[in-house]
Amino acid sequence: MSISSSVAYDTLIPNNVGLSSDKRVLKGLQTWHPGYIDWWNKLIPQKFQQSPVYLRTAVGVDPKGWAKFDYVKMPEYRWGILLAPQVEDRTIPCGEHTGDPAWQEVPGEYRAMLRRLIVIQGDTEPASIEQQRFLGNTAPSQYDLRNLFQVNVEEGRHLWAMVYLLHKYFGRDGREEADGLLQRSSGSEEAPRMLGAFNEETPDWLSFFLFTYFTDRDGKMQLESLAQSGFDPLSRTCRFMITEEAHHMFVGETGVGRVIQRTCDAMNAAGIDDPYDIDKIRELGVIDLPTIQKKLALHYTLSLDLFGREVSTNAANAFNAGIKARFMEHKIDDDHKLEDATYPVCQYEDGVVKTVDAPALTAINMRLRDDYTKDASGGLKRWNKAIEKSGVDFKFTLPHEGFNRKIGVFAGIPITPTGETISQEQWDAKAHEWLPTKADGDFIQSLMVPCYEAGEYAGWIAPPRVGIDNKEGDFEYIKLHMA
Ligand code: BYC
Ligand code: FE
Ligand code: FE
Repeated sequence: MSISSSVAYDTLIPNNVGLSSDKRVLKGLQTWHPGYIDWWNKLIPQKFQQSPVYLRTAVGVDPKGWAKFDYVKMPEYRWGILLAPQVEDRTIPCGEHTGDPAWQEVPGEYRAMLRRLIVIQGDTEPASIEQQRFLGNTAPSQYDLRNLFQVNVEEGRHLWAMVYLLHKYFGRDGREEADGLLQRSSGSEEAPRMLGAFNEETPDWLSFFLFTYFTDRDGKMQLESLAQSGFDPLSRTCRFMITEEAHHMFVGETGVGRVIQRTCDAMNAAGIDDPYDIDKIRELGVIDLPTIQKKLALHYTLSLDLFGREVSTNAANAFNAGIKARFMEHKIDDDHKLEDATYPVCQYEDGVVKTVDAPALTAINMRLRDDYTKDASGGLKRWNKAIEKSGVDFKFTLPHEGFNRKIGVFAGIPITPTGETISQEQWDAKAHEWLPTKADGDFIQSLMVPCYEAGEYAGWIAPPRVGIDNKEGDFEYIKLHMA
């Protein structure tokens, strides 16, 4: 049995890292804990904090039985520190140290790089909770409310996971960075979150579903590359985080799917064939498909920005150091050093988009982004199938990689969703057809009225096919405390 498979509950912080015999780190985390609870309590509306929610809690790292479902009040959720079991004789998977034993301590020469990546990862987790903090007030059902809170508590745990690494492996500056994770805040003028997409608003539930579909999927891809890290504690932490991530993307994919289903059903019932007959469709109290396409394009492009620049020396250095690898590095059949390899990247020159071969080492971000796009297209195929089955003539598409970008070669360049370069004037005249407008947002907002009765659903979204933990349709997912 590996040392890490059992979880200890004898400390304030459940863990499988032997915290009770690691006094220095335990003390550090106990010092950090009140600030976290304070942040959490100020963030989420009180009526929800006092309501028992049917949540899963990670209680182990065995793939077959790692979670337990029960009613928990969110501030009492056991945010644990859980590392996937150590793989014996694990080696560094890529870069100049390929094949050497994985590091169990921070390699001095890569300390700054490693800390930066851990801090960026850690920064996104609380940011997402901040972005989603108002959604409970307008939940379309208890089922959805419970899923929101499940995602929130797990992103909270992911923050803990990074804070543990900072406290355990980085001494005083690590503790300072851990404090900083609670000081920055999403959308703040003075101290915003580090990455662009995490300072955007998540104003409505369709945004929430698209965020968990597209942006949590960036999380998955980044965690997959960090799970391949030669720094073993980071690898083990991320491996376990990925386990939880699947549910977040499930909430996104099924959430968007249920909105689409409801729209198609309502159109059919009213005898509306034309998906662009927007006023009539909105009168039915559902979200028209073209507006969903606009929101989809927005969330997809915001998420593409999270992969950084197409050609990046940061990414090359991290790969070469063996700190951050490619998606599925262990399954790729090459030298894992990329000494002479090339990779196609897009470039923009004199008004033309073209593809050129760049050194693969510098194109690590681009490659991960390509893997992401492949991964993200699966849900669109399934949504489009459901639309076709409903007999509605409409298809969702992912826009061109140059559309609406703020990072990388296409940043700020006016490019259409199909990839043509246009003038800024043309862009300004057309943008409202491609991205959600204030009026679109206001309409969606008008539908966001809470539906808190067990088993009932707001009119703009279909019920789920199956309950969480196989619960029946009218199961009470949250015992609402209405003060
Ligand atoms: N916004 O050389 P580049 C998740 C900066 S999501 C603002 O391309 P690099 C989650 C960049 O920092 C996963 N700034 O950078 C999801 C750099 O600045 P400096 C989060 C940006 O390092 C949902 C400069 O531009 N985890 O877990 O190759 C809910 C040059 O860029 C942005 C990670 O991201 C941006 N979008 O790539 C909850 C993993 N993009 O240093 C949670 C860790 C770039 O020159 N992070 N910049 O001042 C990384 O691996 C890398 O930092 C990035 C950027 C891939 C993000
Ligand atoms: Fe996360
Ligand atoms: Fe997530």
